[in-house]
Amino acid sequence: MATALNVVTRVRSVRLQADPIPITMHNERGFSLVETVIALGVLTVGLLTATAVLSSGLLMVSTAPDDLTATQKAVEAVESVVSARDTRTLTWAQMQNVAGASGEDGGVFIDGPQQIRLAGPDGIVDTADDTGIETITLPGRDEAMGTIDDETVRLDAFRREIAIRDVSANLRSVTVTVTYRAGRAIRTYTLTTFISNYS
Ligand SMILES: [Ca+2]
Ligand SMILES: [Ca+2]
Repeated sequence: MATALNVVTRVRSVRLQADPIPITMHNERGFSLVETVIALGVLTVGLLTATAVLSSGLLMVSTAPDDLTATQKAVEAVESVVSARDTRTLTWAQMQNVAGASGEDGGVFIDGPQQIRLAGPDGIVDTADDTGIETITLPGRDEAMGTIDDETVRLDAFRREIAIRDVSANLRSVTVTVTYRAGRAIRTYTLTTFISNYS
């Protein structure tokens, strides 16, 4: 009798162990409030990161034309200096800053950051005879030039500095720095070249 009862108990306990209900109940208990809050937190951080990346990417895209303009205006200034040397428009003595390193270098290039102006009668930028602020034409929304939505922009937001310094008697460094505002940041593009007295 006692043995029979033991067997029955054992069988019932085996059945209980094999019963899948407790496991199923564990799986279906759902998310606790704490888990939900943590999951939302992780999701929020992820979204904020994605937004930050996206907006900085958009800033890059929107300032890309300015980057191009800065590069172009720096290159133009270097070409202007080199061309003045090649055509003998300026003497070697004139091919310096007005003040420069000594404070009285006696050249024609205005010291310090200047607004980007048209070259004027001498055809050389950043000299005393420069005229109006330069403008550039952008392609507008359709991204094609020569269509009705093209826009002309004055380069008011740009500054350019030409710094010419002696390296030796017949060699000078020409550093052109263009600065401009990109959103809240100020960006700088610098181009350095060397020019000799002999073309
Ligand atoms: Ca000029
Ligand atoms: Ca257009």
